[in-house]
Amino acid sequence: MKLELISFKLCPFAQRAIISLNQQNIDFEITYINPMDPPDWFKEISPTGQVPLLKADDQIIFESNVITEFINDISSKSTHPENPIQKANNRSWMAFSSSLFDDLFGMVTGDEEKFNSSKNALFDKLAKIEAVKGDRAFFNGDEFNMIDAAFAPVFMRLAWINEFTDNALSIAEFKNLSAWSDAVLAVEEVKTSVVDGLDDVYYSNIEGREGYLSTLLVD
Ligand SMILES: N[C@@H](CCC(=O)N[C@@H](CS)C(=O)NCC(=O)O)C(=O)O
Repeated sequence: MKLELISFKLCPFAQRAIISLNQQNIDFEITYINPMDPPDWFKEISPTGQVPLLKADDQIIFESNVITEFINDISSKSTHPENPIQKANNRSWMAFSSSLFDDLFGMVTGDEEKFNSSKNALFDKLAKIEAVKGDRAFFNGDEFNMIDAAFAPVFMRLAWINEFTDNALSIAEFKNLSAWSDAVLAVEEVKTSVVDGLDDVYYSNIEGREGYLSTLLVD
């Protein structure tokens, strides 16, 4: 099967798919577009106008969590827990994790009021995750699973923002979550899931948005 991922370099949702493809050692091609100025061929094949899309031969698969499920389905080793309740629980928290990106977007683009309301919303959600996380390295234990890939882009962006500012979004108060973030960000497939220098692009993006967060940048 020929796989082509249609992506955008800064897209956290596409990053989930790249991590899963790399973790499963699956060959794929990647085509980058700018979803803010998409080419006509993309508009024709994308039902939502959003990336990522995974083209599997001639079929279009969209929605990042569906794409990672598909990658799992065509792989010999599952990155989900076997137990149906635990698997459903992982899927619930994967869906929950997607809303964290809305809060991050609000913080990167908003004025001070929007930054603070988005930060409060994000930290309320992080507290809920902390309450269920437990103290194992990854969400389900010692193995990096699909749910860890779903959260990885959030942890990467929080780490970047903390590095660029005086820890404006420190998650140190959440002990289990902090340790989980460290473990996830140390995984090779996570480290190699973004192009070199993407942290600088993210920095420039924050600067260019001229929101409240840009006033907190320290270098
Ligand atoms: N729920 C979607 C969200 C994808 C998404 O928001 N992609 C952004 C880029 S990171 C996009 O394509 N934005 C352009 C738009 O919404 O028109 C998923 O999980 O795949």
